[in-house]
Amino acid sequence: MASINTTDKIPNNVNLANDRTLQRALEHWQPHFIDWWQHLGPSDFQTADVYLRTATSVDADGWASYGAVQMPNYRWGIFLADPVADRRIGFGDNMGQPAWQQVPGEFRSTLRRLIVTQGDTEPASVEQQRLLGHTCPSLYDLRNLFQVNVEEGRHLWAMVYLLHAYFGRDGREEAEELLARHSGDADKPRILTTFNEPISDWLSFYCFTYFTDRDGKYQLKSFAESAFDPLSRTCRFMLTEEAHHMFVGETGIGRVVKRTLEVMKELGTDDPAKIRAAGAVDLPLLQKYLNFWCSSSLDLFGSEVSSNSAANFANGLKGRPDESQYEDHVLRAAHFKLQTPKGVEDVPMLNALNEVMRESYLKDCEIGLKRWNRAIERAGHAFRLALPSPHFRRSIGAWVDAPVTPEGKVIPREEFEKRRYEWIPAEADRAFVRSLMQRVVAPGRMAGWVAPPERGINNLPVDYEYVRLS
Ligand code: BYC
Repeated sequence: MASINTTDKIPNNVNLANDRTLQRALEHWQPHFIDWWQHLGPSDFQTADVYLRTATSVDADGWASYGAVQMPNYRWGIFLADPVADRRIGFGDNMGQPAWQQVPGEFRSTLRRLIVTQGDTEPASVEQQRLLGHTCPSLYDLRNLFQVNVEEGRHLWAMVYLLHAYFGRDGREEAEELLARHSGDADKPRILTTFNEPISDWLSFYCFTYFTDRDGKYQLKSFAESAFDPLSRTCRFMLTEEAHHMFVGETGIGRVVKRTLEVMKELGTDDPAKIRAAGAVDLPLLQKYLNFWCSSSLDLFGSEVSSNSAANFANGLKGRPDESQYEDHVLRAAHFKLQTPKGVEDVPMLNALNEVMRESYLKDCEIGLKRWNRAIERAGHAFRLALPSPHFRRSIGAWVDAPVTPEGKVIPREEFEKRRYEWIPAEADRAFVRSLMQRVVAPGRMAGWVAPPERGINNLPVDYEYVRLS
């Protein structure tokens, strides 16, 4: 396998220099990307030196190099995991046949749509987070934000490479459109709802990287199974980068919990008003943020019953995460008991795959909850954080707009409307969280609402100057 050539104008391990047409097309797109980054990437930090890791090889063991980089000079490029010799399709009606190195004509538009939808989320998240740097709780956090941002930028490159290399003129046009839609734009919004939600405070950022990036993990894992081998290979490498984003979310929320518990101990109270007055996030408020971002991210799996997901699986375009853990890879005879507002329905398993993925995603989400709750329990409090029911506040699928509490209880609509802001942040809650967002940039210092991390980046101390502001 060709190693990553980082000295090329576009770093890559796909031998770009041997395909002049593709290279020219991507070099044409590159300045548009940089222009987008300058205007819609992190606002005002383009000349700061940021301690970033950059991919230099696709090996699981040693792919990263660390160093101070100004973000517009980050080595964005095209990195695919090594090919698996004689790879075969692992699921669906064509199981056992050789994986595809080109896009079969009959699946062209569906695959393009899937790749565009995936690609659209990457720059969307950078746009959502573009103002956060101004209110960073520490240089450590600021650096993590920027690491996440540059990697989302690289994930955009990953999808743009596929569009350019395998979808001809349509693909090139779609690549331009990926820079033309914008998060929250009234006329040209991003494709999926969650990616149009503003992320204007760091509590939302931690929740987003915990819940929404985890959807990314699941979607990328399902593409890693794809019969379209270049998609599988690019997603396998993207997953190695994704892990850090979820780490930022899990440790971020953990640090908020830790700080809140310290304040509760200092004050000798769990009274939310007193905790807020002391400048920390009370646990019921954190629960509202978890409810908001978890329910929004659950929509990203699509409808419970979906002919799209059935066709994508049967045709080999999109598998289940870790497909090899299952026994039946064809699913033509399997059924699924689906809970709907009308009762339990028996549906063909193929049509219920979005729900199957959503269920395994929720199990994965539990891991952080257990850890945070252990800290709360150890501090001697009865309060427990919980994931909301998958039927709560859904905007997609069988439970759209159903008046369901976070505990999963169906209640009269009027009561639901009246109690809505017991469960998700009200404007006053958001205003309070915003009021906490004061910029802290002295090395090693932390904002008062979040505890320091247990360790720094790449074995450096927590008080290292991770971002040198100019
Ligand atoms: N919002 O049969 P349905 C990440 C649309 S995150 C708006 O229910 P399907 C990241 C759907 O597009 C991972 N529209 O569902 C995280 C379809 O429209 P069309 C992103 C929605 O198709 C953090 C229609 O409703 N990757 O990487 O089985 C930072 C009926 O669809 C939504 C992907 O999503 C929604 N929430 O599955 C950075 C993978 N849900 O096509 C990055 C690619 C559904 O009829 N996408 N719709 O016009 C897919 O695999 C599928 O499109 C979905 C939906 C899983 C999203």
